[in-house]
Amino acid sequence: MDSNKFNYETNGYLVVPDASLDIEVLNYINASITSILSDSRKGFPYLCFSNYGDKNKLQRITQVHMITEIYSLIKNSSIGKIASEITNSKCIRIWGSQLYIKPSSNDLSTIVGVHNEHKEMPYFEDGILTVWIPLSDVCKNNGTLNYISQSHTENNEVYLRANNTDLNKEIFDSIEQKRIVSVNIGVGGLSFHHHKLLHYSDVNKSESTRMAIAVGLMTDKVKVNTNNNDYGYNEIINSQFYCPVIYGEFN
Ligand SMILES: O=C(O)CCC(=O)C(=O)O
Ligand SMILES: [Fe+2]
Repeated sequence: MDSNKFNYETNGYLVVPDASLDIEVLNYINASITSILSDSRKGFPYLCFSNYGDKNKLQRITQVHMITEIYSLIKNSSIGKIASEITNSKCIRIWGSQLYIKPSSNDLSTIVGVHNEHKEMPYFEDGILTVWIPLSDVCKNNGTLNYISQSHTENNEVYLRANNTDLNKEIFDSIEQKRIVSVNIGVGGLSFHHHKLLHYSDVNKSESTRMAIAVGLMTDKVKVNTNNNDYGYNEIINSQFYCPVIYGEFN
């Protein structure tokens, strides 16, 4: 079996230090995010802003893959090809995306608590994964993403009771430290994770803001459960406009 696929299936994540992302574009987005967002806000009213501009809080903007520069960055990289290989899928589409802006701060409201996408978005029962694209170099010091290796194969219900605004001490005390993997990559790198893998990000102790784009991907094995809250996704899941193809053909 291909080693990327093996690692992804075994550990629940795959760190890719170079996925042919255009570094000039990444640097441009990192430096110009304020103007990119204000231009896009006018043309695309579906962007959803949370805590935007609040320097003491984690800020999130959803559906940023609808911004031309960001969509092209994703589409012109090897993200789709790698995602298709590790999930054995002929087609990869985007179902959603979120820009995380983590200011330099010790405030606990800037962390992302332990969670997985399966719990956050139970409408997607199976066949989805996330690719995390930092807009600058990331390491433990600036609040990078941390994975709890192999947690996608365990029953995580007990861990997921706490809300998303603390690092969930209960989980921490019960997890062996050696299972925690911090994503340490330079700009141009990225990382894939399984929708059931537990992950979190800590405070950013560096001087500069840390930004990253999380993109939700759908494989050709996507399975939805319409009994769960779909947050409006059921209406757009087959739309090529909202859920564009980045690899292969969707029919
Ligand atoms: O960037 C972060 O801090 C969190 C990202 C995340 O939760 C994800 O990529 O699924
Ligand atoms: Fe997440």
